[in-house]
Amino acid sequence: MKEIIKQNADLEKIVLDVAEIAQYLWQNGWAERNAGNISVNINDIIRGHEFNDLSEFPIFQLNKSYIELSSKYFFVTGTGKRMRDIAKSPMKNAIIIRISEDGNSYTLISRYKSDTYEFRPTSELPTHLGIHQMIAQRGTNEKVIIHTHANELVALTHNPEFKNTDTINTVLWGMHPEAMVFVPKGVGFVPYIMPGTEEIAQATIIELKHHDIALWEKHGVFAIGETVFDTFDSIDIISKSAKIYFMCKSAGFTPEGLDSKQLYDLKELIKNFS
Ligand code: 2HA
Ligand code: ZN
Repeated sequence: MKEIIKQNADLEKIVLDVAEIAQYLWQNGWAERNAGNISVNINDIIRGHEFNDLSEFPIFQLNKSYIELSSKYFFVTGTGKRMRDIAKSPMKNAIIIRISEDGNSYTLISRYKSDTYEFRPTSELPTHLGIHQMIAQRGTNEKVIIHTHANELVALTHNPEFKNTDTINTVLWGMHPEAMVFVPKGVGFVPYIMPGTEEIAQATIIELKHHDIALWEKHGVFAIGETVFDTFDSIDIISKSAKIYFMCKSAGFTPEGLDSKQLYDLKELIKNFS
């Protein structure tokens, strides 16, 4: 894939951005072993001439049709791949896929055909494609999806008190002002469902229609954003809220949180900027 990337500076930048973020996920302790996955809609930056003959590359069936993603290109991390390896060698640990015209299958595109023999996209592909499809349907500009096992947010979901969207957002927005300013739609809570399934994909899509981040009970987060860095920042900011919450609890008190007037004023502030 190196040669493909060298012909397209925009694509090269996306690949390097994904590598940089993969390093942050690992450093934050959110990416044990093969935990987490990233996908980027690269359709707008693929010009077509990067790939001479797609027919040499393998095609895989999808379990359902993603018709709104017809003929679109995505850069996706691979199943079983480690974030710390993606950081070092993004081209070996992630790949380009092109959805077929009928939306029922995808072609794996890499530097050499042999690179595709062992490679499969992330086990959470149904959720990634489902979210990209939801974004295409509503016509917004999010291109990036990051799934990571953000410890502090996962820890919150072990408290039965927080197993609902309203309570969890009140706590997270209340811990510091940036949370409301930069994650204004908050997190949507997704009760535990087997990872990698169409069922969890559907539950996640429902939450991401109205929230910036879906929080999977006892597992991790799925965040969407326009750039790789914005998407990472949302998780980072909201994870800081959870950290502050636990710091206060460890110090023996329950954090007071910003009050409803303070949160209201922040909401008004954002309206003036949007
Ligand atoms: O990529 O995180 O949820 C491994 C996972 C599955
Ligand atoms: Zn996971």
